[in-house]
Amino acid sequence: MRALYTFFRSSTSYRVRIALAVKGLDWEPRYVSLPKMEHRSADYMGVNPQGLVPTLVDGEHVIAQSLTILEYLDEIYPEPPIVPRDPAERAYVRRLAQIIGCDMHPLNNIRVLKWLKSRWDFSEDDTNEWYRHWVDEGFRSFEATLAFEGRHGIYCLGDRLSIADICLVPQVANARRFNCDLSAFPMTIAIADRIAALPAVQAVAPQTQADAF
Ligand SMILES: N[C@@H](CCC(=O)N[C@@H](CS)C(=O)NCC(=O)O)C(=O)O
Repeated sequence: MRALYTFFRSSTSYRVRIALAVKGLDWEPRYVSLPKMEHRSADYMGVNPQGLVPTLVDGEHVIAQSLTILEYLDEIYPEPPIVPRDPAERAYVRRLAQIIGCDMHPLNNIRVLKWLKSRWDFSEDDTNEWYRHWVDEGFRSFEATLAFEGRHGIYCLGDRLSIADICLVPQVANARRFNCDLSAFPMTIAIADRIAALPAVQAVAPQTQADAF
């Protein structure tokens, strides 16, 4: 049995849904509503004591942290690979994935935005400005790294889909939801749009999920 605790608009859940789709793995959805705070319910905290989505259940294994889940899936289900076997290529795609996973996403997570509003009296406009600032900063780094390394092709690493691409698509989707100006990142956005158009990726996009509203 394979199940994913997921929320349709959660970009980290979307990363895992893409990896499962690309690898052709079936899974059962376990919907966790973030607006309803179900991620902090006793039931869900019993599955993942950090109280964040996603969590993957793969047989007897319960795994959290999306980047860890992506690597786990690649180790257990190696085809098609999403983590290159070559150490330098692996370092490159991890580097890009971590720009998103470590340097962008945590700053704009729901609980951070809520804290800015409740503790620091951020208005809606302040919060949007904060969000857009960190998207801009992050995608500037992403775009510059693509250019600096010169390893990209149709995807971040030539024509091989990797964890870098898998992290990129949901982050771009979220940035668009917040009306961020992405015009300064043409390579990054072209890659993201190419991946988002893949049928396997479209099949797990937020709006296709049964918990979407
Ligand atoms: N580093 C974690 C982050 C997980 C995470 O923050 N998930 C978000 C949804 S994208 C969440 O559960 N947010 C709930 C909250 O902020 O209260 C991962 O990559 O899995």
